[in-house]
Amino acid sequence: MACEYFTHKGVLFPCLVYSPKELSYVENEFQVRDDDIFNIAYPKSGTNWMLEILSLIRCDGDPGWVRSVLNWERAPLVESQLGLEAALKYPPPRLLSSHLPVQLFPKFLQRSKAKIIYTLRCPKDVLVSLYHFSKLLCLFKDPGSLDSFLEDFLSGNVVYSSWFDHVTGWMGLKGNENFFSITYEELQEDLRGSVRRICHFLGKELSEEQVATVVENASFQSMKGNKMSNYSQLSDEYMDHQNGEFLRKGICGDWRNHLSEAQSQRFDTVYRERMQGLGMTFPWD
Ligand code: PPS
Repeated sequence: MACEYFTHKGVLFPCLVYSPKELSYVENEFQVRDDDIFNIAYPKSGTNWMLEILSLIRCDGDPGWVRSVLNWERAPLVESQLGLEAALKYPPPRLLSSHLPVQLFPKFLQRSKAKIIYTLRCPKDVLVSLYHFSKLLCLFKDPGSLDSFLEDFLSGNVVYSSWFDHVTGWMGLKGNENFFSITYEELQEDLRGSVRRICHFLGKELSEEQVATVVENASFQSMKGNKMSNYSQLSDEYMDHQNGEFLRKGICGDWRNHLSEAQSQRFDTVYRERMQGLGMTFPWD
């Protein structure tokens, strides 16, 4: 059961914590509130980093909440069975996370003023991070060789399906007042400036001192040492803690240590084909 997948409207999900019933509910019936903040990203793109930043901003930089409440309770993954249960009980204003592609996202978003923060990451780094994570997370199938996983990733035969579809779908909202996108690379390059931009989008201005405590507590090292944020508390049923850590490397460009020249070129060919129509450039281009 643990490693079985199902396809819902063309998108791949693990059977263990997702079901077509909840996914349909989330898409068609989940009530979006004007004061909701959604933290959205394709898997391994910086979802939990952004979750930490948003949690800290919510508390004006005070680390009390991130040190005392598990991250998946602070911003539940709305499409998972337990995440949906938590989202429905969450007292507003809600902070919610999602990896859903835009076409499966709650329809009621369109009628609301809820804020969306979409984080993107260099897809070669996403591939490498997902490859390692697939060996840890018991919900995911063994990724096999990097060569075969590369083909699975490029064709969208991975959980949450195609990175290309996800990014092109969500970036279609760019320009909307309630949509803000940022890259993992921008967070790495200038976390302080990124936090200020996020605050501005949220309409929440923090002092320099408060921004500094957000930056300090959302660093890779702080998160790695915080058991509320490093997934060490996730049951062995879900994660093989002997095989590595969720906060693995936290750097840009790790793909260079893993992909051969041929694999990188193969990736670039598909990337060019799939991204040419988007008319946007990213830090990794
Ligand atoms: S998940 O499981 O899909 O929700 O994963 P996600 O949170 O999107 O991405 C996990 C990767 O983000 C890295 N990470 C960070 N990098 C830098 N700084 C901070 N604070 C940080 N927090 C998380 C995490 O290490 C994963 O990347 P890799 O490359 O595997 O290290």
